[in-house]
Amino acid sequence: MEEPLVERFRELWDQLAPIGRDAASGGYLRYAWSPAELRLRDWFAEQAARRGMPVDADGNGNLFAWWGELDTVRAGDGTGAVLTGSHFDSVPHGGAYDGPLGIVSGFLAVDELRQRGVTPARPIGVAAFAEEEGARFGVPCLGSRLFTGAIDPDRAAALTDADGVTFAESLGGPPTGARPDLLDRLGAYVELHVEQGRGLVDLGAPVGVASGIWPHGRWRLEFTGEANHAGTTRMADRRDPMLTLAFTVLATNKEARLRGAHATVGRVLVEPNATNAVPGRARAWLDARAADAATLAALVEAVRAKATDRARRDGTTVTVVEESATPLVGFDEDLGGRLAGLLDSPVLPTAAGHDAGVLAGHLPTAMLFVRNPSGVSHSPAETASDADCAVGVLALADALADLATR
Ligand code: HGY
Ligand code: MN
Ligand code: MN
Repeated sequence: MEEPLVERFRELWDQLAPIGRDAASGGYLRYAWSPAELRLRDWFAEQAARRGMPVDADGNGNLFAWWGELDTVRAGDGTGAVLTGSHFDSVPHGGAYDGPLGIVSGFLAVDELRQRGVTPARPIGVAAFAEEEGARFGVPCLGSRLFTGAIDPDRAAALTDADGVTFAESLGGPPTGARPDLLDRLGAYVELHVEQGRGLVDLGAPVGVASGIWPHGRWRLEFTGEANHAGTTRMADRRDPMLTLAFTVLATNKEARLRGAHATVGRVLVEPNATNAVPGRARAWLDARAADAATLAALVEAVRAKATDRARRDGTTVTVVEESATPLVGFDEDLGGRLAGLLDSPVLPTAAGHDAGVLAGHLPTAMLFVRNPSGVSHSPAETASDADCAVGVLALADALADLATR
């Protein structure tokens, strides 16, 4: 007698829970190719082997476990494989569910289909995409961008982490880049993800279907002034980049609010970062998102203008460099509509980026969200109930069955 799904979910979940968890914060430190993420990759291989699913690596750090032979699919002939999955990596001290829930649910959905006696007409795959958060190398969805050709592999190879280690060194060699030989054999991608907000809580629904992703991006703000002594330098003689940075952070918040957009400066590096030194340089990263591209562009321009104007007053300089950009993503309406009907689930947008947002430009793509009672994400407070996660697995199984038996 099969044990109940909620118990099988908890069993897998308990295997992952201790991996990369910081005892002090309760959050996760699962950076790409960190010891924790390597253990998660080993776990992925074990789960695939246990299910007789061979694992392909695409040369960009992404893993694909297959139920069925991908070679049986002729590229572009409409019988494409059905892929699900998500990512293992986390933001610093991130939550347990952001990413791994989609991978655990993928394997459990395969189990569910096998229990139902479903015989897929096409291969079903579970993916683990690399560096989705961009927490180590600075570009989010790096693995899926490489896989789809959305980023130049040479640029990706040269990206460095805080210790100067390049992406290529961590990968063990230069990334392959676009894999049309695999991508063209995919017929649909459905990613299950914990909701990063309160939409489903307010709707009283355990699972929802995503309509799309707000356009968003990351900009590096470089503030340069003059390093000097904190005690002997007269205030009038200072060229303090922290002043310009502080003003820019306040202006960012105001300009976002004025436009109904979202903007954050959550990461700052100050040099020399000494208590008794006026800084010479400060770098900060702007994360900006809006419901449409024009609003996003206007917001970033307003921040740039305010920062530049203030720099003039402070005797400092500022540069604003785009590091990554994701255009508005509208998920496949037919697929999304069909899944919402099949699952009797609400449809809702998100301002969170996902690998599904990258794949959506190449094949019919959908996302399923699982209710997050706290509504909080990118924080140890992120949560989901086992019961809702089990409902998510059943919903994903229904979606995969619908796609793989059509
Ligand atoms: O940043 C994001 O929107 C996603 O959680 N990586
Ligand atoms: Mn995330
Ligand atoms: Mn995520």
